Order: sequence, then C-alpha cells, then structure tokens
Amino acid sequence: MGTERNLLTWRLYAVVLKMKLLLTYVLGLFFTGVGYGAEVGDFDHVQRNLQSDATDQPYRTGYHFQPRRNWMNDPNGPMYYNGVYHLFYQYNPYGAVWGNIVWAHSVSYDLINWVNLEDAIYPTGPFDVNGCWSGSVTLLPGDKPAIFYAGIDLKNRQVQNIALPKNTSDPLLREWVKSPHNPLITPPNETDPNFFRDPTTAWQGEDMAWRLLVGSQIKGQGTAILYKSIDFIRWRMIGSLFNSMAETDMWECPDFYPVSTRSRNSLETSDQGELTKHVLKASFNHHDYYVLGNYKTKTDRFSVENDFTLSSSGLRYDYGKYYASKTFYDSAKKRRILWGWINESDSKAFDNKKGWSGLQSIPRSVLLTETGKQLVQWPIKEMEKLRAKEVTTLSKDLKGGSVVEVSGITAAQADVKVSFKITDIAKAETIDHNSVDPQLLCSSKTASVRGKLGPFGLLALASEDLKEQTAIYFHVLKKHGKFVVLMCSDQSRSSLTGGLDKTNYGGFVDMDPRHEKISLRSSIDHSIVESFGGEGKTCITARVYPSLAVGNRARLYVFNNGTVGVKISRLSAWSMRNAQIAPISKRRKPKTN
Ligand code: DQQ
Repeated sequence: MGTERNLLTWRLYAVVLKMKLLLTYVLGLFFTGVGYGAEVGDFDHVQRNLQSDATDQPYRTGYHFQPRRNWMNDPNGPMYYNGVYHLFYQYNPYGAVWGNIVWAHSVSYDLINWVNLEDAIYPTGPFDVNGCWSGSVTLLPGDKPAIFYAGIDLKNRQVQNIALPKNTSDPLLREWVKSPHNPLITPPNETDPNFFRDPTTAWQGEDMAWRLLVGSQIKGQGTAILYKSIDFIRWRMIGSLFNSMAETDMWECPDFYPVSTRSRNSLETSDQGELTKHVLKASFNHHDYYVLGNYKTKTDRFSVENDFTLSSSGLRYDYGKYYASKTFYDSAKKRRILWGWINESDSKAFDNKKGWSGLQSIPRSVLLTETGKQLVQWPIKEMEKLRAKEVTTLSKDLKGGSVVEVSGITAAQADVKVSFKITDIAKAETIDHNSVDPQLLCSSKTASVRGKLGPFGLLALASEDLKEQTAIYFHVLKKHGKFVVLMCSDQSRSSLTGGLDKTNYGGFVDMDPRHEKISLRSSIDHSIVESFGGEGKTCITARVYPSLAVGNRARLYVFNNGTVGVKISRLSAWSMRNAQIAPISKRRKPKTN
C-alpha cells in the first residue's frame, strides 16, 4: 500500500515537473522574445537561444550542462535513483570564481534536460564549516543513497562526512541530513590534513565489508588510501591501494570501478566476476589519468597492468581540458556513465565579466575496448534526441590542400561524424623514434603546417575568412616501421582575443590505418568542442572563445592540409537543439554557521 502511494506521488510529481519545465520554456520565450539570459518571476530560463546572435553571452552553451550563473567545478555523486538521474556539483552560489563551495543539485529523466533544485549540501557544522568539497554516492542495501563528501572542518582539516536523504520517498531527494557521527574519517597521522579528500563510491567485498578510497598525498607523492567498514560508520584504514612510480601531485577525485572484459554491459561498482578488470582514475597535474589492473576483495590487492604515465602517450580519459571526473553505474540501462568538469581557458577577470565559469562534459558511456588495453568513451545515445537537420556527404575525395564547407546546419551548435579512408599509406612521413609525446608533436605539427598524410580533419567554430578556427585533425605517420595515427586539437587560432590559454592538445589513436577508417566525432557547442577519435579511443576537449565565429557567423569545414589526398568515406553533420535546464524554484541561499 505504502509503495503504491509512493508510486502515485512520484507519478504526480513527474507530471508536475514536466509541466513546470514546459511552462518555464514557454514563459521564457513569451517574455523575452529571444529567451536568452532572462529571468521570469521565480524562473530563470533555458540556457541560450541559437536564433539570437547572443552578443552579450556568446559563450554559453546550448546542450552542455551549466548553471544559470556563477562558478561550477567537479561533478559530484552522480546517480540513478527511482527513475531519476541526479547530478550534484561543486558550486559557488556567490560568484564566478572558486569559493564558498556547496553541493548544488539537479535532476533529469534523460541526462539531457535538467531541473535545478536547491543546494543539497552546504556548511552547517564544525565538520564542514569551511566548505563541502567533492565526494560520491553509494547505494546502500534497501536502495538507500548515502553521500560521502569531504568537509573542511573548523581547523581547516579535510575530513570525510556522510549525508542521507531526509525522506527516501521523495523521488527528487531534495533534502539531505548529515550524520550525527560526522566526521567519520579524519586524516591519518602520516597525511597532511590539506591533502585528504574526495571519497569514492564505496563497494562491498565478498566479506560484505564496505571499502572506499580517499584521495591523498603522502610525503609529496599522490596516492589513494583504502578504508574498510562493516557498518558504514566506523572506518578502518588499510593503506595505499597502489604506489605509482610516476611523480604525481595529490590524487584528487579518485574513482575505482570494474569493467567487463567480455560484455558490452557495464558492471555495478561492487561486481567482481572472473571476467573483470578494474579502472583506477586519479586527477592530478591538470588531467585525468587512469590505470587498468586486477583487483580482488579477498586480498584487497590491486595489481596494475600499466602505471600512470605523465606524457600524453599514457592513458588519459581526455587529452584536452577535462578534470575531476566521476562515473556512476546506471542500473536502468546497464551502463557506466562518466561526467567531467571542463574548466575555462580564460582569465578570472573574464569569468567575472561573463558571470559564470565551468561546464560539464557531455555524459559519456565508458567501456573497455575489445583488446582490453584501454577504455573507450562515447556520448550517451540520448544526445541524439537533440539532433535536428542533417547534412551528409558520401565517398568524396579530399585533395591535399583543400578546405570544403559543411553548410546547411547551425555550425555553432552541431554534432559531426566523419570517417576518412587512407588510400596512399606508403606516403606517410616517418618520425623520429624519440617523438613519443603526442602533445608536443601536435604543438609543432599545427593545422597550418603542411605535412604529407595530414593534417586532415575538421575546422570547427571557424570564421568565414578562416582567421578563427579550432582544428581537430589527424596525421598518419610512420614510427619504428609501424603506422601510427596522431590526433590533435589546435587552439592556436581559436580566437582573435588575447590572454587565453590556447595550448594545443594531442594523443595517439590505437588503430591500424591500413585496415581501419579513421573516424572523428566532434560535438560543437559555441565555446566547447568535445572530440572523439577512433570511435572514442582518444578524446580531446577544447574550450575556446571565438570573437568572429559566433552564433550564426560560425562555420564548419572539412580540410586536408597534407600534400597527399585522403577520402571522406562518410560525413554526417546535424544542427543540435537546445537542452532545457531550468530551476524548479528559487535557489535557496546556503546557510553558514
Ligand atoms: N575540487 C574540490 C576538491 C577536489 C578539487 C574542491 C578537484 O574536493 O580535490 O572544489 O577539482
């Protein structure tokens, strides 16, 4: 009876939510004409409107998650619970730069359209009075979500706390209650209390005990410390999960989860079949690095297949702007989804002027490749719901030195897939065996430097005269007698504006260009280009601020600046519609003690 009532309440809630979303959208359009950056009574509006030239806010996105205003950083505690996706994130309610950190909270039915709720966790006690930093959600038996987060306590130490929903029958889980046992974990003696944070989702071992990791740094070296508990309240330190040989900074936002070596279905965090490997991800030195290995709860030993590699020839989720990511297991669709924070490439002064800072990446599904050597990431299927007009080109020669416009779509807000066939691989240029760092290679082999088989790819967010362009491209090269594919993202001409970080990024794509087509998918959204090379084996995100290629003035091109021709096997490009991101009610100001 109770369950039926809950179900009924939930259905009613769902209808009201959907109506609110619709009303917000319609009212916004009615009152503002362009519906851009407007506030309508209690509601602010959808993120942006592509029809306007958006001269006042050209860098807000159409389908990436971002709050209406202010600073956002790490995604926290993403989960699927009772038919609703939840995303929490580090947020400054008072400004566009980092500070006053709380957990903001948004919910969605499809991971694309979002409703913003009140902040979920904000400083209330001595154990988090100076900030509520990153953490994760664990679904406890009986399907009870528990948030584990890093609190900055009265003495400015980093401690680990728990919060539970006030009412688990509220499908939106709007209110959270902190445990009277907080802090549950305090920094061990060997750890600097400034380097002890970001607890992972917990997993259960064969012995039914819970485990989790806390990111740390001991004696100047990054690490993740394993803790164990029977009751989820008293936690015992076990030690470092894995000692990397690479000299790293503190490991922020560690993530630890199993991946299947056989199936395309993902695994729940506590799954421990025979056919699994574990992924350990750590965020340091501005990137998200990962290692693969074997882990069994019987011994709690994690034996790794590779080590963290600081050069961009090692395994990273993304070789561009991408940090402090977090995965969760989506039990509805049996997949693991990855969120990452995309930081700005501009200055604080610019962020203050535009009144906001930080994006979340498109949610990506994560799997192990068939070879088992690395992960593969792909934008979740739901993104395709936003695709509108499509243009397609099949089997077209792209001569050396050519630039062809992809017209007929909204180039500032688009999704593009292209695959290239190499017809004359013998012409690939040979590189020195010492050229191992792809990012360095991409810094010298920019899009405007002519090679042989490359650079070829896309020019996104380009102005008509090509003075501005974000180039995502490939080079096919020969190294140690083998063919290698280099993927680059060249930001050097992304904007005529100065004072921006325009670093070029690069990574190798693990494939054989003699037998496989070289594919690229780029999701372009006004000031961000998320690119997936080799069907998601190598990902590069660019954060850019064009001054000419804005709104309707942005163009998209496919290009080949090599001397050797390549073939476009297929190119499909879609205009993308706006996602709807609206608040359900006014943001409540977080309380402080
Ligand atoms: N951001 C949080 C920390 C985390 C860092 C603070 C990573 O908990 O280590 O906002 O971006």
